[in-house]
Amino acid sequence: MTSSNLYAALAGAFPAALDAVAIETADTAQPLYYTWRDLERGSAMIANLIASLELPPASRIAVQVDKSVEAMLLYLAVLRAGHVYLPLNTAYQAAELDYFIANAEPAVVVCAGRHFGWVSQLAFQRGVGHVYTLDDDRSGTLLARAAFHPDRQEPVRRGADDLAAIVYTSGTTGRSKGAMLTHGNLLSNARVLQSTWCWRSEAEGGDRLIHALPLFHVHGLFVAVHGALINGSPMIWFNRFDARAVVARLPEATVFMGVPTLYTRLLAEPGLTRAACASMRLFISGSAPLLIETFKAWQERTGHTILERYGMSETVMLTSNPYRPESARRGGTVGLPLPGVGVRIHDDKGRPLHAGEIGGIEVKGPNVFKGYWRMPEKTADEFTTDLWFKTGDVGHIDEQGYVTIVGRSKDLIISGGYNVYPAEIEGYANELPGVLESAVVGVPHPDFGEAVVAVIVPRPGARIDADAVIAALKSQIAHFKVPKRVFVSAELPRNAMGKVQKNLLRDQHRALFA
Ligand code: MLC
Ligand code: AMP
Repeated sequence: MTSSNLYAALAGAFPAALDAVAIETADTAQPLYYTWRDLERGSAMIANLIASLELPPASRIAVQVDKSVEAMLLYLAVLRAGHVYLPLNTAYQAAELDYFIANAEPAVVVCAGRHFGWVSQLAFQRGVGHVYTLDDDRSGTLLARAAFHPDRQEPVRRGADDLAAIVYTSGTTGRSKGAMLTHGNLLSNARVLQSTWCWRSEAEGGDRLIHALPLFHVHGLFVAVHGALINGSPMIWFNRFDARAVVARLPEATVFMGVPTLYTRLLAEPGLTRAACASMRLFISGSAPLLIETFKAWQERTGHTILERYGMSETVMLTSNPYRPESARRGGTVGLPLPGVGVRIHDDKGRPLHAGEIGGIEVKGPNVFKGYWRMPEKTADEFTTDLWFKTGDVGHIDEQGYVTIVGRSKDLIISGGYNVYPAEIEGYANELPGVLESAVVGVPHPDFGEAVVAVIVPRPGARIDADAVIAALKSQIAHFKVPKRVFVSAELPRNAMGKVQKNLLRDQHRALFA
């Protein structure tokens, strides 16, 4: 078949022995074993259920469910059926979900059973035709309905340029933007990573991935799932990250992927030893800066050098430290551009900079997204006239081609691998009774890398209680976005132009969690 359907390419790599175990769950009540045939048939049944709805091509299927192997099958089913997968963080609450549903206009929403009441109400009000439930114990209406459908399905023919997924990333100002990723974007990246990270064939002893990241972001969904599937490699599957439990399974694995918080939590486990890592081939970190202390501590404790790579929702993976030799992996850098990916540094006037000079990181390649869903102006703003994507990250490239990220021009906080945009949190805080204005900044945090902190200025005569602000925000937005600390202040520091000097606030609170 000449179809560019990403699913067909992934399934084409499944081993010939379809009855071999593809996924073993590590933290379900009983271990569950899924064979390659189970993945094939389970995703076919869900794909046939979706097909029976007779949706227009490229309908969006929005999914906000707890992690489970069935949630991954749902993703594969959406690819097979030729529709567009829209993953949503389980922490999002009604106001956040309402925005995504209004903006993406999904034809189907799948949610956790415990959220069906409010999610279905919101979805039906927005004209969504179908709402199913899916829980992490293999229950819910999605699987109950899919059980009536055949377990054979021919993946719908898709071109490389057809949409496979929309991943929402928060906006610097205003609301989130949906990054449109195509079958071609995802497949080209999966193939490049397979060869760059030297995934081993069965003949070379094979690989086994510990999958312990959430399924609703690029790292867990695309880099990790595609990585294992396109190599026909089995996974040890965690629905939730638990450092001790992961350490216990390392002796059976060869590859692990994590955000830096996962590495610092693993380092806190006495069981993390060289012996525990004896079968491991590769530890990969990304989604947020890996501190050099973590990089070195990992080397000392395990004898392994973490391979750091860099990517974004809009581009999937962009750069990676070399696989070989291990000594070429440089801590504090995100490595070299992946084959086929262009990375350049320009100043704010669009002029190219020399090796070592710091400027905006711009990228180009088959992995770069198609644009923001229904936001042509925002899309145009983020590309240069010669069509390079402006990442919003600031860095430099050295003579050998290694890219180092030194900061961000976008006002973004990355907390434990989750992105938080200060403007969004300030918007909610400013709506609270008695609040005149607010400023949200990120400060160093030993567990999350950065933590969200807010400074609130009360209206004249109003009394603001910091804990009440936190409680009020927790009732409205995903808890990971809620400031870990709130300070009440008579005013915000401003420069002569009247702009809030967030750098002063960051400096003031730098040692808060030290
Ligand atoms: C959880 N909490 C967080 C948080 N995660 N707070 C700040 N930042 C975070 N990242 C809060 C919860 O809201 C809750 O607060 C409390 O901590 C306990 O919640 P939990 O669910 O029990 O937390 P835990 O399981 O410990 O989760 C921590 C974590 C998780 C590190 C395992 O955050 C995680 O899986 N992060 C990975 C994110 C990721 O995959 N990013 C990839 C993005 S893709 P309360 O108030 O309710 O008690 C990308 C592109 C690329 O960036 O390059 O890869
Ligand atoms: P997201 O929008 O969730 O895809 O987040 C993408 C952002 O995460 C990038 O623009 C970077 O700012 C950041 N990021 C990803 N990987 C790394 C890394 N290895 N080091 C530093 N920042 C990273």
